[in-house]
Amino acid sequence: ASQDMMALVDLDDEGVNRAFRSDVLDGMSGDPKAIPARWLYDDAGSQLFEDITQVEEYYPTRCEREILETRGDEFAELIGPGRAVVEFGSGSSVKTPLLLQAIDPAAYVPLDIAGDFLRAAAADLSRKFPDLPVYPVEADFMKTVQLPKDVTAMPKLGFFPGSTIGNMVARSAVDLLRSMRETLGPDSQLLIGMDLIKNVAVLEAAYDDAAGVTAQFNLNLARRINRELGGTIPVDKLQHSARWNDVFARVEMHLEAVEDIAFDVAGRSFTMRKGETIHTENSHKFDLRSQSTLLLAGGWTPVKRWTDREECFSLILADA
Ligand code: AVI
Repeated sequence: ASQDMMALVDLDDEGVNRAFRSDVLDGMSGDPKAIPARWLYDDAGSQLFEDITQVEEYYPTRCEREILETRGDEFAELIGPGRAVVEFGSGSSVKTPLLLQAIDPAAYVPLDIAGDFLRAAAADLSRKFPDLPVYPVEADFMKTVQLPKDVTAMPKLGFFPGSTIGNMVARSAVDLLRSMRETLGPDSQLLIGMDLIKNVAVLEAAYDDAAGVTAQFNLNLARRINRELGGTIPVDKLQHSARWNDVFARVEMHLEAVEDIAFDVAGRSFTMRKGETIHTENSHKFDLRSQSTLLLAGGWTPVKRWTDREECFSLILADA
């Protein structure tokens, strides 16, 4: 669980810094070394992730968008109008308009931990859908969230695109699905994106693009440690590595030492042997059965599954 993206708590800047320091020091003291993936997303990291979604090799964004663009009629039929759409970790909300225009919802509730980002995205969406009530909620969606009073009587549709669920180990993913069910209530539905197991070369290329954008995203974590925790990590002696782990069905990102190195972080000394790595992210991939198992364990019954033409990515509609 220490490699989880989403053990988020609501923290002010000072609290964030303390939590970052303790996660990094704990993670660097372990064997193997590992730092939770949530720390990849400072401002620079969030921008680099947006850039990743544009690179050719990173198929998930493109394939998920294709499903959203082509299946509007089926969403309308199976979801119907009048629901409050609750988006978990809405971020820049770029995929949301495709869903909203298909189903004619009664309200939109974006949830995100990053308040500034959230309000900007909500304002942008209100311009596109002037008649749709939008209620942004700044919250950690790992916990049960109190939704705004105006939407409590409406049936809900949870929206969790991007296969972000794949950045969690199974136990945390199940906890999250259960707390989503708690947040959304008994008559709710969930539309969730899940990336699919496929050719290993395609998977590894998606996490190690030729232009090196993903490498920069990963290395930014070492730079962030140096910036925010007074670290002396020789970043030029680390290289990005993305490997398929077939036992856990996931792509793992690591930072690998290209020679023996020694450095300090927050006043503590660390060494890495040549070839030793810091594990920085898991991105689990699914098949039909593992998807069903995970959703059912999380309290959701799958009702419909869509894939893109190339069968790279899937969107699943499930009932509470
Ligand atoms: C946010 N998440 C779904 C991305 C993924 O594909 O696991 C994060 C990412 N890491 C490297 N590239 C993209």
